[in-house]
Amino acid sequence: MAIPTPHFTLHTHRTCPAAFKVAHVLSLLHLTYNPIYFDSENISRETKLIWFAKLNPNGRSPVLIDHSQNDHVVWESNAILLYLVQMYDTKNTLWPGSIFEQSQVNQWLMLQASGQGPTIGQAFWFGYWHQEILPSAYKRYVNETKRILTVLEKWLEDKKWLVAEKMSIADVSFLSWYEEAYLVDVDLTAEFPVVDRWLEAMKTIPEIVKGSEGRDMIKPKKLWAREESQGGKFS
Ligand SMILES: N[C@@H](CCC(=O)N[C@@H](CS)C(=O)NCC(=O)O)C(=O)O
Repeated sequence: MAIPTPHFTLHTHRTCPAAFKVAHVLSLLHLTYNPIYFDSENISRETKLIWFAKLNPNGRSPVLIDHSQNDHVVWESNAILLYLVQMYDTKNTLWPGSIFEQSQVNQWLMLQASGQGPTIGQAFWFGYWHQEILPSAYKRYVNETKRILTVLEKWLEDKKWLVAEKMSIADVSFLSWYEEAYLVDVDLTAEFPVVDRWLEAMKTIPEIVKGSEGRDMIKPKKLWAREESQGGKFS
């Protein structure tokens, strides 16, 4: 069957780490895609959410549409990574052939989706967006972020990659969120040098660099810094 070009549509935000891991894997597998960025659209958040829920009942970015498979829609970034490797990674470049190694990739994907992403996401929320200033909640999620980083730091001490001495979607799934670690006061180079080395090895791969195109890295002011500049009144 002829493969349409671009092969996929990726619905995303320019600031969404969960979507850039999908872009990384598409790029690593040399699959073509058209990114559609919400933040360039001139519509309200409410309108956007209603429209987006038609694609993803959970209303979140990213969503991938496979035009060669009757516009098959997949959401949840790690489910998208699994779809891509199971469907298109026929040479097992990012997905091992052994079911035992696949189970190891899956366990890291689950830790990423249930631990790493949500924890950094919550730290970010309590640092930048919550309606009250709650430093204890911020600290709780920063500490949990560091706990998971400590797990990875130990695991990778004598290994280059998470599973079977080869880069897989498990490794790639952690990269884009850790590229934002600076937002939650984690200095990877100083505090987690092993993790830092692992991430740097991925960041220099040309396909990863290409997959990061279009990304906006933001650095807003923390809630408490904004309060200070408003003379102590944060609303
Ligand atoms: N577990 C989800 C997380 C998705 C998620 O939280 N996406 C964020 C952006 S990275 C989002 O869409 N937030 C809602 C919004 O910005 O409207 C995944 O990995 O796909």
